Amino acid sequence: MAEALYAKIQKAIVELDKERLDKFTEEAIATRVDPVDAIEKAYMVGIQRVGKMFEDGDYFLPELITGAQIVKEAVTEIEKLIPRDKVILKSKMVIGTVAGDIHDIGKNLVITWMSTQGFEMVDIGVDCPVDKFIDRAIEEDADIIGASCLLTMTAPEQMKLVERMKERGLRERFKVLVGGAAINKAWADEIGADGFAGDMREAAEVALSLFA
Ligand code: B1M
Repeated sequence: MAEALYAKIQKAIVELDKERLDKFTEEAIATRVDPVDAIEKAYMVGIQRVGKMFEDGDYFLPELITGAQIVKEAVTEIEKLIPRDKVILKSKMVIGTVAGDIHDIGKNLVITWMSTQGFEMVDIGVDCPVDKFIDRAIEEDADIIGASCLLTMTAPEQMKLVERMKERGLRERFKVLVGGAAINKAWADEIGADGFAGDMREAAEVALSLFA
């Protein structure tokens, strides 16, 4: 049954139909779908299709913006269904999207999911220069710095982050977790990050493993 609803949600997103999307989101909440399953199989698939249409020239920037907006609002509602783990704080992460990049839907999901898994999350927003990550991590006495990146063009910012930490003599003080659709594990290894995560669940797992 959930699959049929997911298909309707995907279609409403692709057609940028907020009214129908809101109706289906309400239905998803009322039927108490598995929130993470719904986010991954309905909302993420829908917005990725909008991205593909943008890439293919069928949609333009205004459509991409509308798609992002309606998905962001819907996901904010669905996220409320995610149960909170009873485990007490595991560690503290300062997380942001790298400089030049304003994508934040994925980063926000990572924050929500990791918070439910017992991590203390400090969100520094989007378009963050490397020193902002580092300064805030010092201020917060964090354990991990998380850098999200959705654009190929801005991936070098993650490398800059690791380099800057070395320059400031702080590389050993914080673990570095990188993620986002523009990068992969090979890139994380190449730049000397401590971990890479492809999705929100993996982010929590990898973060935990860094201290095992
Ligand atoms: Co943009 N965009 N966008 N966009 N956008 C992409 C990324 C793109 C792939 C679309 C495409 O062409 N197919 C393409 C990048 C191409 C590339 O570089 N490889 C692109 C482009 C080109 C652009 C602009 C340059 C377009 C323009 O202006 N001409 C522009 C850049 C603006 C900027 O940042 N400077 C732009 C703008 C935008 C909007 C503002 C309209 C909007 C973002 C709104 C917002 O975030 N508030 C937008 C959107 C929505 C997308 C797509 C369609 C969807 C991204 C998304 O939210 N996905 C995207 C296409 C795609 O990704 N296939 C695209 C859903 C989200 C839940 O997934 O973010 O991958 P994701 O997060 C996942 C994982 O990646 C991971 O966990 C998350 C949850 O499971 N994860 C982490 C993420 N961060 C992590 C951090 C971690 C660990 C895991 O640890 C720290």
